[in-house]
Amino acid sequence: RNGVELRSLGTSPAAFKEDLLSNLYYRRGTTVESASAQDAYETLALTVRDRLAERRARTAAAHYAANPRWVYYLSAEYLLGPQLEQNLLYSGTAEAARTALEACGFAPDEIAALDVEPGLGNGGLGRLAACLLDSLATMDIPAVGYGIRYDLGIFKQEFHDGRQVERPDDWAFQGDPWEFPAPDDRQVVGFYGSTSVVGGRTVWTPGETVLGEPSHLLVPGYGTATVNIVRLWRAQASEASFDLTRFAAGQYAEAVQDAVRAENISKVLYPDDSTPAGRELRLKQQYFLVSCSLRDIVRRFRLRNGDWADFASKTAIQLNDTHPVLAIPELMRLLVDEEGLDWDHAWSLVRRTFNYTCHTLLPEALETWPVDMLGRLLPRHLEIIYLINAELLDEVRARFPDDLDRVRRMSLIQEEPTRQVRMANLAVTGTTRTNGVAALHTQLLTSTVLRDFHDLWPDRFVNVTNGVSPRRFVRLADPLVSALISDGLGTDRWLSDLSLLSGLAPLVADASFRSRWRDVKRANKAALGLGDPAALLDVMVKRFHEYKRQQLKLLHVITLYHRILAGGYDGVPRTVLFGGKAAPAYHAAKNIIHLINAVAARVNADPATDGLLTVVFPANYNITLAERVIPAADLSEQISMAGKEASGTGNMKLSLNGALTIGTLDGANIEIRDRVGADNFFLFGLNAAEALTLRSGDYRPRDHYAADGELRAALDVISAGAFGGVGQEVAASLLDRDEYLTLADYRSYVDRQSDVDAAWRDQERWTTMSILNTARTGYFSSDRTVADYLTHIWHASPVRVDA
Ligand code: 26Q
Repeated sequence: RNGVELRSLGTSPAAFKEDLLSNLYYRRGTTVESASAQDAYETLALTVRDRLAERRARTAAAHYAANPRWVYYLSAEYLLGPQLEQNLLYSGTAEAARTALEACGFAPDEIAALDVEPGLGNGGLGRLAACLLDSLATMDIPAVGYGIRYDLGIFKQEFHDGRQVERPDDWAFQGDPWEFPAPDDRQVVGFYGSTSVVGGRTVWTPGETVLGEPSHLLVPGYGTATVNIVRLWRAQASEASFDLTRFAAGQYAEAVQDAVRAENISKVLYPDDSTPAGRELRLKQQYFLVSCSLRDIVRRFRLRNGDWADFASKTAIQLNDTHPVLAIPELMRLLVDEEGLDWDHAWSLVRRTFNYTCHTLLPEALETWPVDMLGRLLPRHLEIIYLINAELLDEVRARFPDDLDRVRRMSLIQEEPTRQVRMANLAVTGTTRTNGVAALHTQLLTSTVLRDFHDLWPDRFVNVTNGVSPRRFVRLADPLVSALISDGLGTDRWLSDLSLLSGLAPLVADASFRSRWRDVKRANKAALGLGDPAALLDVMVKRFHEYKRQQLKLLHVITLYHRILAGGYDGVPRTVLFGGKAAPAYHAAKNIIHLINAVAARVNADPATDGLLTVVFPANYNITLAERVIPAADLSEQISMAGKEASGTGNMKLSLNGALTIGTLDGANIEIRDRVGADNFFLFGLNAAEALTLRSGDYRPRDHYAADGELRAALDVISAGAFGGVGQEVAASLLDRDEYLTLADYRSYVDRQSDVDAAWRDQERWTTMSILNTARTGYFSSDRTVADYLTHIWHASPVRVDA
């Protein structure tokens, strides 16, 4: 332990209360009598945090002594979720805290409600990063997550007259009690300027510098003493950027303009996960993250090591999509220009250090940057990219002589219509492994968007199917079902070995277990408070995107409505719940949101639907809301056009919590269905190969419209403006283009929903299917995902921290 002894903080109610009061007096500077709810909340957070900080200190000492291979996760996004409930659970102080708060006269639930989630991500990719960090800590792997501490996280969604309105998310307005600032580890980041050669070495002289100041959050492991960190960088202007002369002359705005420009770098998370924003500020953000993080990684390497030759064996850096791929030329620059290594040695270290995870299949989502812009902002990096490209293209020409087209396709530089740097090509070229995030995704990656690279380097590609944290998405989200599972299995060890859930399968034969399972689901629906808890809760929660096809779900809702109006409705009572945000500039997705709200208003206001159909759309779907919706769901909608959703992770969360899936053969749906069994999954629609064939032929959505009366009726009311003018645009897009084959899959989807009704009518059968979903999806733990990364990619080992 480095000779340092720590006082162990007690976890009994008495010890907790003593520290709570001491923190209230000495750190918050107030008293029980005058404390506000916010004072109580901040004090509670500090008291919980201290218990983890102590473990953190022991973890750091153990890691330092072991000098292991570290895993560094570089991600532009982290959707960590609320910290209080997690840290109470992981520190084992939930009960003590409640007792202590009550003894001091505070209302625990009112205080817990003040915990604000750091919304530093858009959706799946950001939440995956958080789940992987959770699992890395739980599995005792020395790891650090690096990201950006955006002042404004993912926007808050409001609905005004049914339309999405975005509000800034000033998540740290009250301060963030979970954060440890580390100003001594700040870094200087350069931008612009020029390069020159001095004594045979290239020197980059930046034209502008910005400071990166880190702070970290604790990432505790569950059931272990390991506490890792996620380190987030915030841009800060250097002192010199305040212009005192101008200030003195009364030019207040001008005096701070350079400082404002610098600090804008970490001002806002780009809420765009559909198309590259293509703006310079985003490129600056990416380099800012990369530059600060690599310098920090190098600093940490040097604490324990003296020889660059050991760098790759001590360092595994995972690139979360292409957003941090500038790390490849940046590490080359550090090693060659600053450290004086020869190019080939540096390249070998770089390639052995980095690995790359791809999260998309949409060609339009593959990032590129204009050569002009990149060369202006990062002149040396562009030179290095050209040098890497020259070697790549030599290798391509040697392997495929006279295949000029292949050379053109694989080049790191796209020439037409404008010159752009292709970040995915750079990522594959500069790493040991590239992975897709579900079996189908990896297969499609290697046969479509990255096919040429797969031809050249087949061994570089591996699949690592995504997973989710059972602590966050079962234990914290659903304490009731967690208790029932532990009771059924006779242990709570499933929380760190999710394969144990298979032990629930025999319990489907136990009528009393089934009835308790049903009661829990019912109680979760009642707690959610949206719709009748007796109705089937049909849930579609995810970002809004045309490929995900919320519009298909909406056509189904309208069809059900029409059937109800026609009389003699024989469907089961349903509550349809939508949740999710659309990128602010994504017009078509915002139209779909608007239309859903208009349909919901109409359906809910019509007495004919009473007791049969309700449509709810709570605004601002985020982790906090996900933790209430997922445990209540009966049916999980995973209805993307096959071949478009890389993996999905909401599908896993819902199935693990006992929701049945209606879905296409897309992403990880395929693997979920393989495990739960075809009988316990409602499959519909075209598969990826069929969708591709249909798309590449002359697909005519109007033929489906003409052939199907119910579809025609649904589209007709939309186009006729029954739900407002927005409907016309949505309907026209479906009838004229239907890029994602919504109309082609409509009949199959609607018919399959009738099978859902039939299954629901037999509640014993439904419950059996529900339990089997939970029992058979233990594979989708992010612990298994991390184990796969360790075996196939990271080759790092656990370091145990004494409890
Ligand atoms: C790009 C350029 C400019 C601004 C923003 C972006 C941007 C931001 C976020 C591009 C992509 C994203 C996020 C993508 C994402 O969340 N992908 C999802 O990743 C999940 C985890 O692997 C998968 O389960 C989903 O299938 C995939 O859609």
